[in-house]
Amino acid sequence: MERRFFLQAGSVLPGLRMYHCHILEHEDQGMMAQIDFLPR
Ligand SMILES: [Cu+2]
Repeated sequence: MERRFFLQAGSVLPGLRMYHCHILEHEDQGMMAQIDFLPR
């Protein structure tokens, strides 16, 4: 599933980053994803 939203991130270089939580139950509920920071 792809979700798009606007996030103003100060000084993050463009590129693909991993988003995850170390609590395994949370990962199973969606806290494991990729975030693609696009250039301005
Ligand atoms: Cu979590």
